[in-house]
Amino acid sequence: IVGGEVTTIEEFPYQVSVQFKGQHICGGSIIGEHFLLTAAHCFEEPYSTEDYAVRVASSEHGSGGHLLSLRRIITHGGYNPQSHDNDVALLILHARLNFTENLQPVPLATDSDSPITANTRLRVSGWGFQAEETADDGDAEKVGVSAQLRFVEVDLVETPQCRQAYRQVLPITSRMLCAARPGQDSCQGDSGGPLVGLQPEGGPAKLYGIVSWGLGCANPNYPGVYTRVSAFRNWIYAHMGAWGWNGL
Ligand code: 4AZ
Repeated sequence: IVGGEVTTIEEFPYQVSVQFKGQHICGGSIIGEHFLLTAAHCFEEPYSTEDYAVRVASSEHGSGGHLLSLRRIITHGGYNPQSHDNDVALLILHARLNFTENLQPVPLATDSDSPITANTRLRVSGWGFQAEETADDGDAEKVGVSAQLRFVEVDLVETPQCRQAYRQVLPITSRMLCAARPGQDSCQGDSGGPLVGLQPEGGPAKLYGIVSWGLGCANPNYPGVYTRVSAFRNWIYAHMGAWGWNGL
């Protein structure tokens, strides 16, 4: 998270750290008692599920809360590592989560009943880099993952504008959404983590995006790109249903 501030898990109780062989590699979101949502690009094939774990209910990725093993990793069949299209994965836990003040699911956003408007406050959180890594002129303090959870607020960038920004780089598909604010962005290590929206009328935070990709971090020419969660509701619910989940 670039240009943000330290926060606590109580403020983002659905945030998890996805770990590979004991190291934080990605963020993720709790969406049900056995289910987490993250990015497909966090899993490079071939991989073995036993090498992954998730830390829940902790403001630090390195300690506290609970470190839980995975029963299954389901990456989207249409995930394309070159184009970043369909960058979504569902994680099935062995254990059933006990929801507490520090551990809560986040509801998925729909496009119909909760569209993003100019008044939606979008927040992205994670333990990722606080600056884009550079050869050696980078601020050493800011390179590497953050011990403490951080967050920033960003603003929706409309798809035509985002397509224009990335026109010489990659297509922005209807399954992506873009968000930016000067000096504020998600970055390496935030991938897979939540982009949530708060409606001005109040109500719970909803999951709109999954940190996916971008050219650099907080580059004024290139917004952060997120997997558009509303485009994957059917895919998510179908796989949750296959694992015994029987509705909201
Ligand atoms: C990354 O490398 C990454 N600014 C994640 C998010 C963004 C850029 C890069 C968005 O995982």
